[in-house]
Amino acid sequence: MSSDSTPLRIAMIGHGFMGAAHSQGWRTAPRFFDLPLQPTMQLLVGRDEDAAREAAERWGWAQVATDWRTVLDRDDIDVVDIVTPGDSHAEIASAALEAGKHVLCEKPLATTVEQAEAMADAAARARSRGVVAMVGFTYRRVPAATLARDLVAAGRVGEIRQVRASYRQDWLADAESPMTWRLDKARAGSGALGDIGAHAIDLAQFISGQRISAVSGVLQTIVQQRPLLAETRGLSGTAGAERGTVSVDDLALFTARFESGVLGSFEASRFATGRKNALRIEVSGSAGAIAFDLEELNVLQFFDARAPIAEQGFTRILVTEPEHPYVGAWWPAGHTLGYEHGFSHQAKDFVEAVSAGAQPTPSFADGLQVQRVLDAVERSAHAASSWVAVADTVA
Ligand code: SOE
Repeated sequence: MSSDSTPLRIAMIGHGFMGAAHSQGWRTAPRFFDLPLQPTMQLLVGRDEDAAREAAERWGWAQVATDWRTVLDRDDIDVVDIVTPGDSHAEIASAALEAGKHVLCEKPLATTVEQAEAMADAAARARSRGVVAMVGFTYRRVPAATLARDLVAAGRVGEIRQVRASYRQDWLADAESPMTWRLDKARAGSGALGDIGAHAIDLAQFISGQRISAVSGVLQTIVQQRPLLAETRGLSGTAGAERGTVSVDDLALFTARFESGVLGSFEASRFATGRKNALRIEVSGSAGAIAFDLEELNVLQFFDARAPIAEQGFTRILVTEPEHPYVGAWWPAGHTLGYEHGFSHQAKDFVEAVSAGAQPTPSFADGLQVQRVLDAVERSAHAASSWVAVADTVA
């Protein structure tokens, strides 16, 4: 397939792990999907010029800059893609929207509800000028997760009775694994809760089609002190001699009440020994159930309670057919996709929305709502796990 040759020129701010994933998405989407605009990897911004140049060469960005503010006045940039730690999202996104740039911002939207509110306001103002903003909850665009949403929306599980969501990893299970920005409340906002619990919240709400209205939670920091980081490698890195204090949660557990009254349970941990990237959602309904596990991302489990009892059981749907969401653009039927494809699908949907002048989803308002859930869990945990209404969070 080919894309229209009218360029959509992107500046990506940051170049860590998510920078690599977004680069892959921008580069691949126009090669597999027939897009109305041609995403063009114009500029990579990073504070260290040598590191930025190396990343730009590796991933295919045309130019580099060291100050994101220089992007605001450039008329050869249409989109600002933010892949920096959470504490800089609000300032960059609001300034970029104000300058008339479309914005794609990594999750969670911000580190506080106040920041997220300012960002949602900036996005609403920009929208009236034809400028759009989207938050990168990428897992919505894993084909099996999109199919789960489609089946639930089509009534195939009937009335939802229970939601179960967990996101468990183990990359912090080693107590000597060093401090990174993800363990610093000032930079990340929260720990497992905001880093991966935010994905579980977004995906559970997306698949169920329902929003969380109240939560009761508990948080725990399992390892309080860690070596400071000497050199970053992937999510972690090598440990230095000095030690620092972890200021975020390692484990977040909470119960949620959805607006419909349905109850759900949520878990987020980076200490779940043996679980590598286990984002699991199960929705149980009156007529069936669906179960998704990111560690088996080409599969959706579907239980049809309307089938004859003697034939009932979870069906393992291999989500690799052209009839499945996004899949037809890739390989011949039956061939699997991976983690990186979600970023291509995100890029595709974003470009299409920009071209159509439509609001891409999840919007900054959606990102704000997730931020309110995160904040409510923290407030509940500090109030001895009492129930906290999500809507009560900051006027
Ligand atoms: C680390 O826990 C992490 O990289 C998250 O920050 C991402 O959002 C998630 O997609 C994978 O795990």
